[in-house]
Amino acid sequence: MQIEKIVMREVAMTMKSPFTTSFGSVQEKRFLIVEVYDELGNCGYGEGEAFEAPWYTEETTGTCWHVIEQFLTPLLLHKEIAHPRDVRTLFKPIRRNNMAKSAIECAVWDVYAKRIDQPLWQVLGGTRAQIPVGVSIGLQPSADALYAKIDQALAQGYGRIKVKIKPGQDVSLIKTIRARYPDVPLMADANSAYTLDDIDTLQQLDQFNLMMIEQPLAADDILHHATLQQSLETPICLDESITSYDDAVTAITLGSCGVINLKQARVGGLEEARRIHDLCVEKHIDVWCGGMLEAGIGRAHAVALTSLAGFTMPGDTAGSDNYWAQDIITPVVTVDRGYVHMQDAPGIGYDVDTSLLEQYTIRKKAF
Ligand code: OSB
Ligand code: MG
Repeated sequence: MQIEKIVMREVAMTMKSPFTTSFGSVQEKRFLIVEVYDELGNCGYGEGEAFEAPWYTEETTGTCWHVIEQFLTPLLLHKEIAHPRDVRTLFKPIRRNNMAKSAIECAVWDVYAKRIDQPLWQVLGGTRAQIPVGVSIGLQPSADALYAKIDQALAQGYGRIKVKIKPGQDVSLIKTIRARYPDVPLMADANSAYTLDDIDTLQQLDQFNLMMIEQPLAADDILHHATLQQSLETPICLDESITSYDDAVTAITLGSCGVINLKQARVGGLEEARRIHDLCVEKHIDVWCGGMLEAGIGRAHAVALTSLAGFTMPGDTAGSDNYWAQDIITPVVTVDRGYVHMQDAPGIGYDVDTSLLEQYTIRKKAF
């Protein structure tokens, strides 16, 4: 397949409500969409999933634009690509910048799948036609607001609730949620808000039968997660810490986690995600697919990835309506009794609403 043309866009979309973590809130999203065209005119889409500020990882919308424009596009444009898995190797000379790489790599998978007229999830080797999903609920201004969100998610059929915690909003918060929802599959995500000095607090969470505690310590602290895991019964799930296959090997070898939250954007694309998925299956580590508050294109890629057999636990890829009044794909991603059904159409399986995409575009460059 010949890569004929690449178009990058910066897109601005407003979420229905702000999403608040231990770092702050997001509601106005500015992110990138990449279009990759082959010599036959097929078009594949990818989403640059970094945020405007570097709170989750070091990348931002601005750094992704820069790296794609200056370094990744020249590596791909007018090249002959035998298979999308080769893009990972092609991008190897560029260090990290995983979200920039993933935006293009995902677009190459989509255009390839469209070219061979197959759904992306099948090209990736996915076997499950439906995938279980849960919701991730941000920090709320009040307990009542949080209960309202949980009630709404349960009424919509979601089978797992994830809440955010931070110092001062942890043990008592989880205690009141558990008292109100004794049997709900529940987990807590700290987004790196703690240190080993908080071990007593984190140990108190053991009494609430949480499925896991996600990323309690710093992103670059795989070692101390191993120490923490030894003193906790609840499995630790690593999110920010796992940026590559090698990170996953380190974490599994050290015993730093029992679960991995996998996101194609955080690890540099679908091929690296698939390699980590296979490693988790081999090492009997639970794995599930996380989310980045994506719009439809990134969401469609995450849904396709989750069809791989090893994603045993519900993911964070909730329905489009959990985030957006109007998503940029048709149909939108919908959840039926806690499951998203795979699409039969080629590529990501969802059509991009190109006029809406154009309307949301604030900057565009074609190569
Ligand atoms: O830590 O998993 C996270 C959202 C933005 C950045 C990081 C995270 C999250 C979420 C929500 O928890 C995931 C989603 O619903 O897309
Ligand atoms: Mg997380």
